[in-house]
Amino acid sequence: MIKYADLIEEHIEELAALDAIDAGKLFSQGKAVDIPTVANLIRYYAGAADKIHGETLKMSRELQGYTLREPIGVAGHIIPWNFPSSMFFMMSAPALAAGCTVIVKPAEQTPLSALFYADLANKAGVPAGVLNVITGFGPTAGAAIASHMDVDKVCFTGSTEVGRKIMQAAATSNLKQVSLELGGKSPLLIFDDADVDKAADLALLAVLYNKGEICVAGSRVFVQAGIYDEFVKKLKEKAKDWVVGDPFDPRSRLGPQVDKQQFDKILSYIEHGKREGATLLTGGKPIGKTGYFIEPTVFTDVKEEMMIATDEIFGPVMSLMKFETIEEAIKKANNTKYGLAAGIVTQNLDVANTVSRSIRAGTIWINCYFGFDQDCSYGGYKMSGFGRHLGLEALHKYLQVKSVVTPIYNSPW
Ligand code: TXE
Repeated sequence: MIKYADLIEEHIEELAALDAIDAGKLFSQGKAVDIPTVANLIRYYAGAADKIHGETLKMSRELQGYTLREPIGVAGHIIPWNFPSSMFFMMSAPALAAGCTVIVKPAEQTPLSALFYADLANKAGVPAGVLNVITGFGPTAGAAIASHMDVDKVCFTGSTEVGRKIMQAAATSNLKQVSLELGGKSPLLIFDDADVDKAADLALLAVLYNKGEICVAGSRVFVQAGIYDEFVKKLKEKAKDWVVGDPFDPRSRLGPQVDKQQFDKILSYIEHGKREGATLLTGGKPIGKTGYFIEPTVFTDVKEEMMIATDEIFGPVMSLMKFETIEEAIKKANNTKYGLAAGIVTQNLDVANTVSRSIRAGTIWINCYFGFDQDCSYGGYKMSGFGRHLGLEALHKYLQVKSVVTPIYNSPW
């Protein structure tokens, strides 16, 4: 695995370029963040591979008991297009470290880096058949993995709708274990004591990073009444700094949306927002005639029941809302079927502690956003799914416990 990580690092430029071509992701970000992070993630799990052990048990009778942690078997990974490299290894690195064999089905929009990773696995000496990549469409190749009798676990990241299908297929085939990481509509709560300038930067980052195509995007922003007007002013000014353009141009901060389907979906939500009576503070239009570029978009006067406040748009669209009290902020933040992440901006420790324990979401970022780390697991509450990526939690997803019991005094059991 360490050799594999080294080889990936030797090919950072090619891999970042493949993800830029396939998904419209920024080449500079791929080179500086996605691909190096992937190499380090493989090393992290490689380091965990020889520290997998069971426990000696304190049995209540004259028995000796211990547990073994064994690989779950064949793991099927159905991955999305928004982070083709990160998703590949957030699933495959812990699976390999646990001793599983893996079948990856990349999204149909983004197969190129996955094929490159398969080739590098061969070069690194990963035995044939251990890490397999099958390209194809969801209803055929993906469904075959979910319903296969010899696949022991399926790990899926994608839409809630397909997540349901995966669970159904697992239930009606061999009851394989399932973990799902699905959509989100994560809240970012900004309290009166925040530095407004920094908070506006953070709010834009939270929704515009990777052109909003990120499951944990902070797409619902709640701002306390005392700083609301100033915040809106800053947001409008700062949105201009988010240059949309060619993902290979170092000046671009957002590339194009992944495909026409995603582009049309986002624009139709923008139209809905306008029709439902939200105010378009900035953006709202496609850019140019070729490519799927969309202006960074901010809606104010958003009501909780509007579609732009309830549905995952998966694009550069922020829904801004106002609140007065901490109780109101918590209630509004939790008013969603999803529960992937949340952000809190405040200097008040009591507020930070109270809110972080009251929000039903798998990750809470205080005075930051996207505070990802290889050692820090993340995943969903509620309809954002279950099972965790990253950290040792993800390793344990690929292990199962076997109990071994033997009499101590050769007693006649
Ligand atoms: O997802 P799909 P789509 C959300 C986001 C986006 C929406 C639709 O809101 O706008 O989903 O995106 C495979 N059996 N997310 O249509 O279809 C498919 O081939 C087995 C959030 O692209 O769920 C691909 O590999 N597999 C998300 C993967 O599922 C099937 C990331 C995801 O595609 C299948 C992506 C089937 N019947 C989209 N049908 C996140 N949580 O980060 C499709 N697939």
